[in-house]
Amino acid sequence: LGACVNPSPGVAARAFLSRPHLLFIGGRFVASATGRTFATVDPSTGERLAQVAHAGPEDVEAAVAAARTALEGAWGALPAAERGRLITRLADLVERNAEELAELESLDVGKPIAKTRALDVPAAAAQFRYFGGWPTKIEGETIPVAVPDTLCYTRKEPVGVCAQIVPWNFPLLMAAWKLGAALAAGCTVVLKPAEQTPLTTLRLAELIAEAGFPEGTVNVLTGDGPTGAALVDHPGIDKIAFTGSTAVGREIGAKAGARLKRVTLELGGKSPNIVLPDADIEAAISGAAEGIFFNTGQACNAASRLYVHRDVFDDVVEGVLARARRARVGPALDPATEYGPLVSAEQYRRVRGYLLDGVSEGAVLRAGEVPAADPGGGYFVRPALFTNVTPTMRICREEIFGPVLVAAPFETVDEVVRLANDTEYGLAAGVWTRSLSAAHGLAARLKAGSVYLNSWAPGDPASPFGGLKASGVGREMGRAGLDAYLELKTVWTSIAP
Ligand code: TXE
Repeated sequence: LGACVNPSPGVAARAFLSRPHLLFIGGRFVASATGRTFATVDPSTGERLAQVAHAGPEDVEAAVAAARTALEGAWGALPAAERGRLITRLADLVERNAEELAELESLDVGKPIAKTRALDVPAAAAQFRYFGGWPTKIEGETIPVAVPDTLCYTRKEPVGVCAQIVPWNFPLLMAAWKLGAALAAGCTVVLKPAEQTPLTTLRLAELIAEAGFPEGTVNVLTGDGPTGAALVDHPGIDKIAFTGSTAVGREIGAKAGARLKRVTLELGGKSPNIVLPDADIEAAISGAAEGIFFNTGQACNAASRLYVHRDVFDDVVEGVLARARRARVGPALDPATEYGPLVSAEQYRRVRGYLLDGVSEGAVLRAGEVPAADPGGGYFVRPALFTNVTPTMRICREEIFGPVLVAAPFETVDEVVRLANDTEYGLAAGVWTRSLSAAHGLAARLKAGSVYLNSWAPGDPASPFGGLKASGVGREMGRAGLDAYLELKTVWTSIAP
């Protein structure tokens, strides 16, 4: 696509961009202790959007201390109903500022404005609205113990001060997933957005201040990997919640294990999407294409491996090819854009590397192309489809995190179960069929945290999400997501007369 012009955002987003972008610590917006900043870039053009404060160890120290003070002070003392009211007010504020948030997210991530308006921002508000209902329903139990004259009951208490480290593919939504559950549980938070995409999290920090949360309840540190690592290493952190690469997830898991910190990890995937011969073929084609090309392939649960029964393989592949070829790839703020650029020059190089690799390993590139070495403006990669792949190829095994689909035929259900489960990951899997027994039979046999039957990746704040194997530890959203921020305490009381 080459260099392109991204349409201008509205007045509110422009006003935000022209303000300083500072750290949010103890309820105040402050420069980093060192005064260091970094640039965030518009991936549609490669141009600088804003300069943002870079948090170092001193800022981590201050933010963790502020979160501790809030936990032991004003936030910790709030009645549950009041906690719920504040979270709900935050949902209202996200909705009231939806257009500005959608534009900022589109600018910073390169997501099509049609999607940020329809999906990212409403889904973030829905998270806060859902979790706003939880605080008054967090109940312990009385336990019918055999010990005479004894009352035994459980209390659910907040884990404490949480470090939340968020990636760049759904910055606002991932912040909402993590914050909603932590705040509902009564925890306090130091949140670190990804260095590529800090803007909507900083706008959210302003809305958190406006909602009236006690100072220090939520702190936002913008910065890079070392900022995240300093947070993970801090002894004042009780729990770490991370979404990002499997490599960093392993490192954080190891550190958490050594220090016995609570940890949840939401990591990569290489999710299989299976089409049986009796499927609704048009629906399967749409699901296969949108499953991988949505968000330009930058989704942890992208449907990146397509397995199609040999009888319908050519039909399904032709259908996906047609969609890939007519996909409208363009700048994020153009309302006609279906698929935006990749988030960064680094991601562009990574995805380009996989495309080169696929071709050199002998796979056939049926749609898309290997983009130029120099993106020359925006980081655009067209939807791509490889056939003639073998299971050992890197493009079949590794998470590409770009709009690159590999498609292979199969003959029997046992064969496709083996192929689908032959991965270190276990985040999601899909099945397209009209047979109830085939669908639910496969749902039980596929090793994945979520299985989508005749759909790909619907979601809801009430339904848990997370991975098996190298895709992670723990669940987010729903009751399971809330429980990840709660400790269970058992209280024994003698009631002997
Ligand atoms: O991720 P990182 P990157 C995958 C995807 C992508 C690859 C690399 O395959 O191509 O990861 O992306 C912070 N301690 N996913 O390099 O580095 C970092 O600042 C603590 C899948 O961007 O994991 C950012 O906030 N924190 C994924 C966050 O971790 C550290 C989404 C993610 O960055 C850190 C993103 C450290 N040592 C990438 N190093 C998904 N599951 O959806 C970095 N960070």
